[in-house]
This record gives sequence, C-alpha cells and structure tokens, in this order.
Amino acid sequence: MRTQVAIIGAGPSGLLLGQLLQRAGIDNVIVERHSAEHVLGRIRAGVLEQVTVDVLDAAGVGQRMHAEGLVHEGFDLLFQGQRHRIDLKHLTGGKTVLVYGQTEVTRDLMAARRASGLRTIYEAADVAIHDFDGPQPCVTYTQDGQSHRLQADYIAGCDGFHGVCRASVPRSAITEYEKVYPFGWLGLLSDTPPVHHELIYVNSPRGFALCSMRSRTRSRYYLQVPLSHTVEQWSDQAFWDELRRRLDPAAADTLVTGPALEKSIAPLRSFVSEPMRFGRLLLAGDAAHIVPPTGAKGLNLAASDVRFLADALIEHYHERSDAGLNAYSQRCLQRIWRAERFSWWFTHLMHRFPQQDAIAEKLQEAELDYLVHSEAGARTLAENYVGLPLDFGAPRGQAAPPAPAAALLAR
Ligand code: FAS
Ligand code: PHB
Repeated sequence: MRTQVAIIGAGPSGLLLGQLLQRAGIDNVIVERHSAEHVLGRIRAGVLEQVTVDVLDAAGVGQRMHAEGLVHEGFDLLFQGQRHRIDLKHLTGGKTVLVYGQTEVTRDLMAARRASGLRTIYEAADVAIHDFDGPQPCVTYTQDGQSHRLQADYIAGCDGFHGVCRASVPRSAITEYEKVYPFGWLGLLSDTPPVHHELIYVNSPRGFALCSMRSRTRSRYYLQVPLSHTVEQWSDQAFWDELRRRLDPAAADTLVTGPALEKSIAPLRSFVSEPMRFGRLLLAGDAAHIVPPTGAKGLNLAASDVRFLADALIEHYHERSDAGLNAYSQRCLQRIWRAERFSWWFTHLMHRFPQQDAIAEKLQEAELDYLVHSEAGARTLAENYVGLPLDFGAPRGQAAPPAPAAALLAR
C-alpha cells in the first residue's frame, strides 16, 4: 500500500490533519491502534479557542460545532469564598471561547473522514515506523494476523503522549523537558444542568475544582486529588459532597447532582519534546507536548500544530516549496512554550500543593486578589485564555500568517 502522508493516530490531531490534506487533494492514510468507539469513549477537552474554531471550519467540520457549541464571554474565579468574573470579551477587545467537547469534535471529524472515503485503519497492532530519516519512510502494522506495509512520502506522528512515533526517534536527536505535578484531576461527566452558565475555576483550602460543561444539560466537573487516589475510591456521592465543600454557598446550594456517565483521574504534566521534525517524520499534538489541562490548551495546541503542518505539506505538494516544512518545528514550538508557560502559571495559581507553606498560600491569594482588581492583570489572564494570535510576537510589520492553505483551496 502507498500514500502521500501516513498519519499515525486517529485522535483530533490525526483526524484534523487528514481532513485538511484531503481538502487539498493530498492522499493520506490514518493508522490507529484502537477502535473508533474506544477513541470516542475518552472524555477530554471542553474549550476551543477561536484559532481552533477557524481550523475546524477550514476542515469543513464546523456546522454542528457552531449550531451546538456554547459561546462563552467570560468565566469565574472563586477564591476565599468569593466569585469574581473574568470578562474575556471586554478584556480582549471582543474575543470569546467556544465550549464544545473534544468528543464531539472527534465525532464530526470521523464523520467527515468516512464521507471522504479515505482509508482509516483501526485496531492496527504492532505499529512501527521505519526509514523516516531517508526518502522512503514506511509504516508496518498487523491486523487480523496479517502483516501490512504502508509506504509514504511523509509520516505524521499524531499518536499522543504514549505513542510510537516520538519513541522511535534516536535519543541523541531529541530533547525532552518535563515537569510532573504532585496531584491529578478527578473528572466526572453527568447529564445534569451546569451549576453556572459559565465555567467556575476554584482555588479552595481543600484544593482546586472546576465546574465546566458540554451543553446546557450535560456537566463536566473536576476535583484536584492526590496522585495516590484511584477512581474506585471515589463514589459519585463522595465526589458531589467534596465538590460542594469547595464551592461558594450559592453554587453549593444550586448544584444539581446525578449519576456519573464517566469518571476518571488524569495526571498533570508539562512536557515538550524538541524538535518536532525528524527528516520525513513530523510530530503534532500530544505526541510532541502535554500541558496541565488548567488552561484548556491541550486540544488547542494540537489544532495549531496541525494547521502549521497542513499548510507546510500543502505548500510542499502544491508549490514545490519546503519552506513551511523547514520552519514547522520552530513555528510550533514558539506557540507551544507560550501555552506551556500560561498553563504552568495558571496551575500554580489555582492548586494547593502538598507541603505548601503558609506564605505560599498568602502569595497565591495576593496574586488572585491583584488579578481581579487590576484590569492589566486580568488582561494577561484573558488574552492567554482565549489564545494568543498565531502571529503573536512576530516582528512588527511582518504580515499575519496566511489563511490556512486548505481554506483557500476549499473556496
Ligand atoms: P490523542 O492522545 O488524543 O490521540 C492519539 C491517538 O493515537 C489515540 O487515538 C491513540 O489511540 C493513538 N495511538 C497511540 N499510540 C499509537 C500507536 N502506536 N499506533 C497507532 N495509534 C496510536 N485538553 C484540554 O484542553 N482540556 C482537558 O480537560 C483535557 N483533559 C485531558 C484528559 C486526559 C486523560 C488526557 C490524556 C488529555 C487531556 N487533554 C485535555 C488533552 C487532550 O485533549 C489532548 O490535547 C488531545 O487529545 C490531543 O489530541 P491528539 O494529539 O490527537 O492526541
Ligand atoms: C473541560 O470542560 O473538560 C475543561 C474546561 C476547561 C479547562 C479544562 C477542562 O481548563
């Protein structure tokens, strides 16, 4: 079998890249180790930046997102028992975020891929990548006991943090930066109306909590828990009782509880691998970086990687130029490190760290107090939360990045 681009992983990165390339007439095959149902069953991100919305529109999968997604113009910070609204729209000159779950994004991308007729190989075992430092890379895998080989011009490593692609790069060719946080997020999904019409980020003496949502009838809540905890030790009732203890009285009194549709504990880490290109292998999304979910950046960073990668591959095939491929790693990493810094800062601001001493708690409260009383302070939080522009930090006068090539071609 042969294709132009072999994509490893059918999560949002792989599916979005496949769709952008297909719309530009570039053949691609996705090789995924799990079933589509398994991929859809993972409950993850909930908040989309405008940059991500634009890329999904360029991929032709924006219809349901715009119909069902919830435009959010702000969120609340809750600390010392008081709620303070961060007015994103006012502080950023009109920008907002869209609440639309990663599961739905993935579902929309899967539907578009089925309609495109492109090949997606699910439940592929023993996936391995070869010769990506030469002109003829290939992917091997087994399925139904048969061995298969997929020749390609390029391999896109969209296989997440635990994937095979980054692991296949010689250690001497890659640098990894990592910080593991001493707590996890216990998440619960329920068919109950959200406790508030916007998100509430909580810094309480008992730890962090987040009140989020997937729709006006489906809620997503998180509690900071010690790394030693397992999901089995948290009954639904225990979850709701602890969430109430971390909320202000008004929210605690109006919280609607119900059975968990899903409950899981996610570890928190900051992770970046550099560079992101190794010959004809290019990494995108969680395969190259991880952020603590506090700043809602994981899925959004994956989308901007994919936009840069699709633009570069389209430029290679349509304009016979490798400028985009040569600049890919540097363009992604500049945006990645800014999101890593914001996610690290927001995580430190909102969580209680084990052995956190009294002064650390007072300094946290002082920073929160400053943020909610200073327009300048709140603006730094808001502009990072809605997502920095793609050309942020470009030398003055340098043109904004071109519209996604796929979007131009789609017109
Ligand atoms: P993904 O990990 O989503 O997808 C990678 C795909 O590659 C998977 O389908 C996997 O099965 C496949 N794969 C792996 N190894 C393979 C192999 N050897 N061969 C073939 N296929 C292989 N982000 C937020 O913004 N907010 C959140 O609240 C949030 N919560 C999260 C909770 C958890 C538990 C995790 C793990 C992540 C969370 N994230 C969150 C981040 C998440 O949304 C990611 O940023 C997003 O899934 C990135 O998408 P991908 O890069 O496609 O990686
Ligand atoms: C979510 O809804 O899953 C979510 C929202 C905002 C975050 C993290 C997770 O910062």
